[in-house]
Amino acid sequence: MQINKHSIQEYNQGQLQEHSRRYDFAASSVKDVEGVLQKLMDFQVAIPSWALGTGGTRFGRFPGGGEPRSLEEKIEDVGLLHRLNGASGAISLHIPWDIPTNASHIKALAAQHGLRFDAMNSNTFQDQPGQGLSYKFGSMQHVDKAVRRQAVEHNIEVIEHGVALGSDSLTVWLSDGSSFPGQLNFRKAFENTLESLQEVYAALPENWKMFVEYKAFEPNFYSMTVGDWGQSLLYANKLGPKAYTLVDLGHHLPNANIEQIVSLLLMEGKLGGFHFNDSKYGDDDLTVGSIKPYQLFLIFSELLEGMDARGMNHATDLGWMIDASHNVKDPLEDLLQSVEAIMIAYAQALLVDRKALAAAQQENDVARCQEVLQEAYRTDVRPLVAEARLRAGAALRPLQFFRELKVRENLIKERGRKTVATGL
Ligand code: AFD
Ligand code: MN
Ligand code: MN
Repeated sequence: MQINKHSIQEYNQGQLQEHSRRYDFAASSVKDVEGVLQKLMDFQVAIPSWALGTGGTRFGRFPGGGEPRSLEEKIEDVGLLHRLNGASGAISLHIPWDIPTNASHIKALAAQHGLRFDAMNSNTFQDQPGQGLSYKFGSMQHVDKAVRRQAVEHNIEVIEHGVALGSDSLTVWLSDGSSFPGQLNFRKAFENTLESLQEVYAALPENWKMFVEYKAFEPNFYSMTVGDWGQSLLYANKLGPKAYTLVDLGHHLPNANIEQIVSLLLMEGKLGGFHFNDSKYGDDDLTVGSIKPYQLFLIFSELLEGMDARGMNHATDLGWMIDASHNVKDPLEDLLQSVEAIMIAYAQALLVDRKALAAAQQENDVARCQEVLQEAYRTDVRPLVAEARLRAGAALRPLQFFRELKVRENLIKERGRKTVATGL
């Protein structure tokens, strides 16, 4: 299904009066409103190919119909999102779920939709049909060198696919670890993993980055070999300047202070990528901003503070991606809500009065510090985000327009009710 620009303009026309009223009010209290709008327009969040179909839990999966059946259809879905919100201009692929059989055709198709290829993801947490050796007891940490080699070779293949598509980064998330005390020698597992990662690192093209993603638990429940930001940073530091830590919001133990983690990683120049989602308990992969929107804002506030301190470009110097799974909502609707939540938190963080905050911190004026942060957080920035979309030629209210157009019904007509996208 394609949405043409004209129908978006027509839709926006009908919304314009109400929008202008809300926008004028919101803009009147923002210092550099044009600067803020430009930053919002530049900011793009990558969509993972595996979030376009219905996820599931280990208890079951309830597909909603019209899921993308091929890599081409996944690109089309992200193209639809990008058309609607102007802020989803990249797709992140997972190999072997998304092997591009004809890379130049796939690259051209993505370009038609205004999309680029974000980080490539490898998969050594599942065994694939026909695979020689099993990852049941880990991949890069494995006691058997031959298994480690297989995992390294897979990652090198992923890099090659990425090069053909014009991507410039590799995300390595390992499920390696142990489920029972005594199962692993922690140090040997670390050393094996480091050695394997070094072999992959050596195969990185000059301009590529490697992101080492950590996760506290699951599928292993006693130890994870890349279990927290400390371990990830150890690997990244030992690997070299092209290696970075990747923070996934859902990959922490309960109540972890993620805003402090990103601040310190930025200070070290070692934060490379970011996966957005939300959670109540653990790696719940819920819609961004659905459970803890204030935490999302605080994280964004530290991200901007840390990036500005290093003169980094918000839009391009970190890999921004959603990493979520949709069990009960329409995946596309969920992704529209997620991107909206990210843009709102970003806009609020842009409004934080940094000078006032620094001054209050210097004076130990704790109450004032809170006031400054919450002044920004409690500002309704939705009209600013909508204005950025309007200027980008996207829809003022993407989700509402998605429903008006009956996008899902159309996709079901085109693709059928019983389609299942590749992924978990
Ligand atoms: C994992 C990680 C990761 C990985 C994905 C697999 O967050 O980024 O690639 O799920 O679908 O939990
Ligand atoms: Mn992730
Ligand atoms: Mn996860």
